[in-house]
Parts: sequence; C-alpha cells; structure tokens
Amino acid sequence: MGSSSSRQLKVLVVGLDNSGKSTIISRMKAAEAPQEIPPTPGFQVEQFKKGKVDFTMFDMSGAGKYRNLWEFYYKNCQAIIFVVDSADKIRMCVAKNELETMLKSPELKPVPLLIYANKMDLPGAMNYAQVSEALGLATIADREWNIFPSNALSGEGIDEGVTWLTEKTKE
Ligand SMILES: Nc1nc2c(ncn2[C@@H]2O[C@H](COP(=O)(O)OP(=O)(O)OP(=O)(O)O)[C@@H](O)[C@H]2O)c(=O)[nH]1
Ligand SMILES: [Mg+2]
Repeated sequence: MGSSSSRQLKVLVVGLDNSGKSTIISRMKAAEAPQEIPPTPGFQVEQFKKGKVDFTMFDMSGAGKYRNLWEFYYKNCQAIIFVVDSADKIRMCVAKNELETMLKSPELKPVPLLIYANKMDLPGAMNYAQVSEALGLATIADREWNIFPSNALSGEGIDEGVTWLTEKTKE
C-alpha cells in the first residue's frame, strides 16, 4: 500500500472491569467528553480512523465471567492496550495476575503493549511509576511496552498512548 493510504490495526483492549476501557475508546473516537458508559456485556467492536491508521478495537469486558473471552483475540491482534484503574489498589494484584496470564499465552505474538494507568484524577490514585511497579512491568522482556498516565474523562494522556502505539506498530 502507498504511504498516503491508511493502514489497518487490530487492537485488543483488556483490563479489569470498571478500569475505563470503553471510556478511553470513546475518547479516542470522538475526542470529546464521553458519556457515562455502561459496563460492556461480553465485548464490543469499535472502528475509527485516527491519523493514518484505521483502528479496529476489540473492547473486551473485564468482568470475571467474561475474561475467558480475551484469549480468542490473542492470535490476530497486532497490539494490546491494558487499562488499569490507578485508584483501585485492592485489585491491583488481580490486574497483575490477569496481565501475567495473558502474556504467558503461547497464542499471543510479541506485539506492542500499551498500558494506561487510568483514573489519575481520583484522590489516592497511584502514580504511573507506582502502577508500573505494582504490575511488575520491568520484567516484561519479550515485547515493547510503555505506560501512560491517563484521565479518560478529560482526555489527558490518551493521545500520547495512541501516538506511541502508532509508532511502534509501523512496519
Ligand atoms: N474519575 C474517572 N472516572 C473514569 C475514568 N475513566 C473511566 N471512568 C469511569 O469509570 C467507569 C467505568 O468505565 P468503563 O469505560 O465502562 O470501564 P470498562 O473498563 O469498559 O468496564 P467493563 O466494560 O465493565 O470491563 C465509568 O463510570 C466511567 O465514567 C477516569 O479517567 N477518571
Ligand atoms: Mg467496557
């Protein structure tokens, strides 16, 4: 394809329920304050163009009973976004375990991993260095990864993450 045409990028968006995945995607799509979004039942597919990239985002539910759906998308995704609620300290270890389990899957290729330390606006939220530490990101050696602090309600940090992902997925 010529450099003027857009390219496709399939992105798997995962993380615990209530972390802000659907709100982040809505913010990416519209660049305006997202509506209050209900919990995603199962999963939802969102398509939109940003810059020169045609994104297809698989917005997975993070609810326990649906987390087993994530693995069906491991094989074909070209990037992963993992969203964390930075103020949900109690479930930080659950998030760490889910991330570890996913990264251990032989189905998952060494595609870039973008982590949003979301909900930075909430009082008592861990900063992104603390989130990085709590998730054990430093041990990830088999793929490129990066973590960005974000506030999906104001939009802060979202574009920085998308720019990084766009850069890292260039052929
Ligand atoms: N304060 C604050 N609230 C946020 C932020 N991002 C999302 N929320 C709120 O958090 C709640 C959950 O957001 P969702 O986007 O539905 O979360 P999700 O990860 O898609 O959840 P599931 O679909 O159930 O897995 C909603 O009430 C959002 O408005 C943020 O950065 N700051
Ligand atoms: Mg959702």
